[in-house]
Order: sequence, then C-alpha cells, then structure tokens
Amino acid sequence: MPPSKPARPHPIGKVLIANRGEIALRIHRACQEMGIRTVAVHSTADAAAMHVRLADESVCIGPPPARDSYLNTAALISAAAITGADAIHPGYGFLSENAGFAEMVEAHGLAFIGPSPAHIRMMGDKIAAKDAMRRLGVPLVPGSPGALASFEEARGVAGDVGYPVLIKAAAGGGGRGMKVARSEDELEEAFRVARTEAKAAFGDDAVYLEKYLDRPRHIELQVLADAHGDVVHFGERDCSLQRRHQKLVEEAGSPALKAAERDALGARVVRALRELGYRNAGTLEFLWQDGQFAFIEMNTRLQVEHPVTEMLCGIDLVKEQVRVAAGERLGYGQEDIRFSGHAIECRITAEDPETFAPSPGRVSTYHAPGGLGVRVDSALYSGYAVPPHYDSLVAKLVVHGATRAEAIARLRRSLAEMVVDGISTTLPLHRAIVEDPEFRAGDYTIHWLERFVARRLAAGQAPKAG
Ligand code: MV4
Repeated sequence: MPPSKPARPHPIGKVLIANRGEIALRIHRACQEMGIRTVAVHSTADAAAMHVRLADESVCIGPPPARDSYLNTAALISAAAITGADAIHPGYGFLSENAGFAEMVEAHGLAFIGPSPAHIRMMGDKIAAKDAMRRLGVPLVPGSPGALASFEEARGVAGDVGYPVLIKAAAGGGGRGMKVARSEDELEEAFRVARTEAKAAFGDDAVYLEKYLDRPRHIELQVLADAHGDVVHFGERDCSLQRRHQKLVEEAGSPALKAAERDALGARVVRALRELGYRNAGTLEFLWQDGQFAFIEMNTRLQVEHPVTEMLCGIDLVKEQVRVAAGERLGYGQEDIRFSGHAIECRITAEDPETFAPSPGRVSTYHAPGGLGVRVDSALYSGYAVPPHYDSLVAKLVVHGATRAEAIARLRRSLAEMVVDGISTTLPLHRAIVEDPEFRAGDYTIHWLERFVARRLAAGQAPKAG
C-alpha cells in the first residue's frame, strides 16, 4: 500500500461528533480546548444527554435503535453538511471502524478523524492484518500462513504448531467467531462450526488457525502517526482483566513488563507502521506469555481505555488525533515521550455486579470522586436516566500515581468516595478487585477475572448495597 497522501492543510474549525455518552463528551472537551466548535448528534432517547447539553450545536438523527440513529450514515453526513462541520470524529464502536463510512466522509470533503479507509479495511480483515505484520517483522502467534483452504490444510498446520489450536474468523475479532480444538479429534468439528458461524455472522467464511496460548496476558500498544511519515508509540496497556471479552480494568504500564521489553516492542512496531504509511491513532493487540509477544489484531480507532495512556504520558490523544487529521506534524519524537508512574482505569457499567444483568434507569444521586491523580470520564448527572438501548458503560474512573502501589491506594479511596445511586453498577465488584492480593501483586492472566467473579458468586460474599 502507498503511504498516506501528504495531507493538504485541512484546517478544522468545527467537528461533528458521531457518538454518544462519555466518549462524545471526551471528544467535545478536547475540541473546546483547541478552540474548535462541536456538533453533537443524538437519537430521540438521548435528547437530554450531557454531550448534547455541552456541544455548541446539536442535531437529532433518528429514533433510539442505533441502526436508525448513530449508525445512520446518511443522517450523519447530512448533519455535518447543514451545520458546516469540517470533520467527523467517530469515537469508538458504532462507525469507528467502518471503512465505507470513512470513504463517504472523505467523499463529502470532510476530514475523517482516524486512519485512511484502506488501513481500516486492511485491519478489519484479521488475515490481511497478520499478513502485513508478518511481512513487517512484527512477532505473531504461530499458525496458518493465511486463510485455510481445507480441513486437510488445517490438520497439517495444527500438527506443525501443536495442540491445542484455535480456529478464528478473518472477519471476526474481539473474541467473536473463535473455536478451540484440543486434539485432532476435535479439529474437523471446530473447523466446520467456525466456517459456518463466520459465514452466518459476517457473510465471510474465511478462517485461519493459531496455536492456542493457554495463559497469556492481553497487552496492547498505543501508536500515533501523522500524515508526514512520523510515528511514535505511547507504551502499552495491560487489558487482561476482562470477562466475556468485556474489559473491566486496564493498567498502563503492564505490571508484568520491563521498560526494556516495552521499548524493544515499541521500536519494531513504530518501524512497521512507518513502512505501512499508517496515520492517526491505532492500537496493536498482543498476547504475552513466557516473555514473548505475539500480535493478534490491530484496532484502528480511539479505544475506551485510552485515558490510562494519557495519564501515563501526559498527552491528550484526542487532541493529537484532531491535529494529525488536520495535516499538522507531530512535532516531537519518541525520545520526547516519557512514561511517568502508573495509571489504572475501572470501567463502571450499569449492570448487576454479580450477574451482569443490564440495569438501565434513573440515577438518583451521582457523586464523582476527586483529588490529586483522579479523573472521571462520564456523561452522568443526578437525575439522568440511563437508556436501555446502548452499551452499559456509565463512567470510567482513572487514577494515576507515582508508583503502582500509590495508584492502587488512590483507586481504593476514590472507589469508596464514588456514588451512583438508583441503578445497579459494577462499583462493588471494583471495590472487591482492589482488595485482592493477586490483583495487588499484578499477578493475573486473561482468565483471572472470570474465576474471581465465579468465586465471589459461589461464596455469596458480594455486598448488596452500593
Ligand atoms: C487467542 C487466545 C489464545 N491463543 N489467540 C480473544 C479476543 C480476540 N481479540 C483474541 N482472543 C484470544 N485469542 C490465541 N492464539 C486467547 C484469546 C482470548 C482473549 C484474548 C485477550 C483478552 C481476553 C481473552 C479472553 C479469552 C480468549
């Protein structure tokens, strides 16, 4: 792929925010500070939402279901046209990794605040993404060189890499469309089911095979590139604390990684992305086990957990995204980026803290914690009704400390201060996690939280209030 076109200077005076909730507010705040006006869009369910209240202008784009509003590309482009926006920021989820939408935005003379459509499309195909990374010298999980042409090929590759193996969908990602085979007996079934499910879910039956790593950590690297070929990384996040592919707690840096390991991986990745001509923000996901990194996927959007990186490095990633989308140069190099202390984020969702059943409804009292090293990204307010139509994230509590121990102490006391009454939230679960000796020691893999939740449920020790 040719490098991204050197962007013509594309001054951005007004940004349409194609999202809702805390991330819409997050983007609005960055724009405000840059002297850029904002346009909020909202469904009829979100007329009283905080992102709508704070934006300079707002446009109603449809009824509550996301497919008719936040995913309604024609309504979004029209809203940008009638308000005279210069650019669209997609946030995360919704249309953020939709290459067709990015193309449509650019075809209407607007800047898409994100990577080029070609790079979004490439990384959306997990086989193409791995192929690019292999070519560029980024370490991968051992597996099939590309899409599996037949069961016989799968059997051959599995024999070479050794069982257990995973069959993954090329169009999947984020844990969707994976099947494990623990031995050759299970492989034919796994291959057939993965194919059928991939076809049904994504309209694409291409699948590939990887050696299954049984106790990895999920470590991801934040990168940023301008349109002039300059690329930097902002270190790693450890996102191993997840349940059913939903992250609950993220840390920067990883408690398991030494600075030299991060620097070595960062240097390889930066070189690869410069070669690829990538631009804007991106995240490379790795599995880390026995001191080895293995690339699995790349996300071409701003991620939910970006604030831990911001706290660690003292940068505003959203402002950087807007600047590079306007064609500005990064203006700094890798040596200017310092990793200071430690940051931890808790995702607080409107869910039952034991069963994870959704808990939409009216928030009677909202009180955010504060003090040194504490940040809360949330669109909540007392009296706000959390609608049932969208994802359940209601607040991100992010703390920073000079050391991981200080960050944990700050997290513990700010979780104690925080109040969200009227709905159930995962606050009680977070309060239990920070007390756990293994969490406090940083001793966990991607399987740890699932077991912690099961243990708590069995012991019936989850407090009811909170
Ligand atoms: C894996 C794996 C073990 N071995 N690939 C799940 C989400 C998707 N992004 C990739 N996933 C995995 N891929 C190999 N070769 C285990 C997982 C996995 C996982 C990865 C990251 C975070 C949480 C996870 C939970 C279950 C499985």
